[in-house]
Amino acid sequence: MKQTYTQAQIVKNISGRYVVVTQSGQQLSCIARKKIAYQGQKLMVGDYVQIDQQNQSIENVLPRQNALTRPPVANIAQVLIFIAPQPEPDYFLIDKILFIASLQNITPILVVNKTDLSTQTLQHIQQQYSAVVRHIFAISATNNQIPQALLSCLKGKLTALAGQSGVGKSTFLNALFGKQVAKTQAISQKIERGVNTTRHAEIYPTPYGQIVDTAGFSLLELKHLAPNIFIQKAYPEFAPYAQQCKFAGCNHVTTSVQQCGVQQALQQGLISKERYARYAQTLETITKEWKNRYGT
Ligand SMILES: Nc1nc2c(ncn2[C@@H]2O[C@H](COP(=O)(O)OP(=O)(O)O)[C@@H](O)[C@H]2O)c(=O)[nH]1
Ligand SMILES: [Mg+2]
Ligand SMILES: [Zn+2]
Repeated sequence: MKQTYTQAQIVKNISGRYVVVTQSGQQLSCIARKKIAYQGQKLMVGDYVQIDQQNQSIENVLPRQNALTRPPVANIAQVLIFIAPQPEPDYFLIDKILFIASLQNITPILVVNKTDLSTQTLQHIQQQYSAVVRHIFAISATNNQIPQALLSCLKGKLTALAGQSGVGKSTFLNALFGKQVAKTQAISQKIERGVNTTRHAEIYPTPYGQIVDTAGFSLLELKHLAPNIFIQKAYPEFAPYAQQCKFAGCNHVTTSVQQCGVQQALQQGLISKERYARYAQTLETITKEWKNRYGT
């Protein structure tokens, strides 16, 4: 007799057992009897799988849209990048997450939290990113001030939370539930203990959509990245001006202004000075690493 399998999604992994949710919303704890891998990688939270319901076993994994590795999560549709007046924003990190998201086909949304403390961060974010990211929201998670438009963005999608420790990701998650599901921690305590409270990925079925608190998005490294990929893809708002550059391999830094459309746009105030400065600095680092490695 031919087996019929049920499709489900892995939402949690507890020491070898996988909690899955079927399309009809039923939650089951399964094991993977055989070794199942997707392109050489182990099963992850977020994976769509076929299960044998009677056996409570995972039999197959379906193709992934994308995957983040630390912590492992698959099939993320969008990422909320959290920023706050405190801790002081790490703009290199924001740029990096945006770049990784675009490489992985994940839609980025900027969320400026703790606007009850100050609105200056929101202004800085708008100045630098309104040409880069379509959605920028201001919230105050502790005061339950979360715009309806942001809540609507979450519907029917798997959304990852990313950003520095202490920006309020867990507080936001708790606010969505209206009760505490995730541990929050004052910034001073975090520094003392030097730990991140979120180590394992878990998908939370909030009333507004599925959320995974990744934290570790911030740990992703862009090691061994080819400088030309960085030049072409990391700062997408440069692209229209790069078309005006006099030669194809222009890196927009070491060329003369007369030959470079991006530097001209910078002088005319068409692109953010801060974004450009970080671009130039990161490109220098990446180029050095690439030369050390490959000698070209
Ligand atoms: N003033 C203020 N503090 C907040 C807000 N959201 C979170 N916090 C505080 O920021 C600290 C870190 O929050 P947490 O959710 O643990 O941050 P996470 O590390 O990103 O998960 C906690 O002390 C929260 O109470 C907010 O909207 N306003
Ligand atoms: Mg947290
Ligand atoms: Zn150029």
